[in-house]
Amino acid sequence: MEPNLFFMNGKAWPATDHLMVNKGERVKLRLINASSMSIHPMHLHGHTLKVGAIDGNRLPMPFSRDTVPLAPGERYDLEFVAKNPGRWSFHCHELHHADAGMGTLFRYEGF
Ligand SMILES: [Cu+2]
Repeated sequence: MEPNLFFMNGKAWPATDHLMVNKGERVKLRLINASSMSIHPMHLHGHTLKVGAIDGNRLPMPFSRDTVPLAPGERYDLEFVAKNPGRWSFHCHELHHADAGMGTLFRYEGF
């Protein structure tokens, strides 16, 4: 049995797929770290993530990050504006997690 399972939109890798976005779209993400031990520094290329809530609590002053350090039990509500057409990697910066499937591509239509 695999000790690590990574789900995106209810599917575990390798059944996960790219996430399609359209230019100008506001993309919202909810990340949940259900593990008991691992921190997952989630990183998106080509865009900046805005952190709007942590653990279900809206932040009075949302802040921006390229990488969000998701600790065990934490939940982050993030968003970004799709304004950089292309194919952009979204992955855990613990690269052995990314190699095990903890990542995907945000893909604009036509790329
Ligand atoms: Cu990770």
